[in-house]
Amino acid sequence: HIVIQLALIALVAGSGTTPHIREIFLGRCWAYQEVIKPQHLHSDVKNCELLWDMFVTAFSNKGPCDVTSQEYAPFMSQASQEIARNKAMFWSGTYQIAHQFAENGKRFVTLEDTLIGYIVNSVTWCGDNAGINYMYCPPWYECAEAGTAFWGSASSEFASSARGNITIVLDGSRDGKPAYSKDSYFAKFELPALRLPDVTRVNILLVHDIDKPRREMCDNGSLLSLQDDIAARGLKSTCVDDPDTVIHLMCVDDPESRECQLVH
Ligand code: AVW
Repeated sequence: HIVIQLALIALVAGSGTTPHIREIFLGRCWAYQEVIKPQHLHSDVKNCELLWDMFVTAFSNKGPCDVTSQEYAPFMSQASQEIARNKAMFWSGTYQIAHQFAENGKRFVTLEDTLIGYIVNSVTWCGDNAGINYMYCPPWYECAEAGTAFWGSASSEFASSARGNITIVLDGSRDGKPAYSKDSYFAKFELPALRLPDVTRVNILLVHDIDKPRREMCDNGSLLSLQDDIAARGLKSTCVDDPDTVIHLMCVDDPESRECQLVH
């Protein structure tokens, strides 16, 4: 009965550890270093087998919610890289446009362009008493600390590697959440981990969805508390509403919209 119940839960939720996770991890890890070789990231060559051992040791053979960020610390420090000056890009509520703009690390470097983010992007994993659970992993909000153990550490590690000016892309049309939310990864793990005086300025790009209401602008709402929090950390900031560069990119998919009509 328990087996059938678990199978049903897995079917409904559809979310055990991603099958072939070891092969995906190792394949991505070697491909990143030997084929992709992103230009704005630097480190010595990492042994992917060693990284896999450190990663799997952190979460396997224990309950899915029994993992803390400390257990991922050896993996994070072993996999960490240097990010070229002025290239680090953060995002909140803007996954798609930020990654389009970053262009796989060519224009900017997001967490998902670093070795750590690249290896496990869109992969699910969790442990159980027998090792790895391929049937069912609870959603992140059902585990208190374990829910953010990996991506929280990865975000802090990423932010602590940023140098020079950093860029954050936010959504001023976000429904149900402010553009800058105090419980975002950016607010909780990234802003506090920026290293001063190596980081000098935060450039905020506030993007509004085409054809959606402009709920917040650089000079109101949560953008003011972001600029306060940045100043309180001893950093300068700039904020631009709908920079042309980003709008032009969005207009590729929406050329007929009002925002995309060029004035000659
Ligand atoms: P987001 P964030 N545990 O777009 O600043 C696991 O709001 O938060 O931006 N997943 C979660 C949690 C949680 N506690 N909260 C939200 N999510 C999911 C790393 C949510 O469903 C990068 F470097 C959404 O798909 C960015 O600068 C995703 O996490 C920054 O942190 C992102 O939430 C993005 O995180």
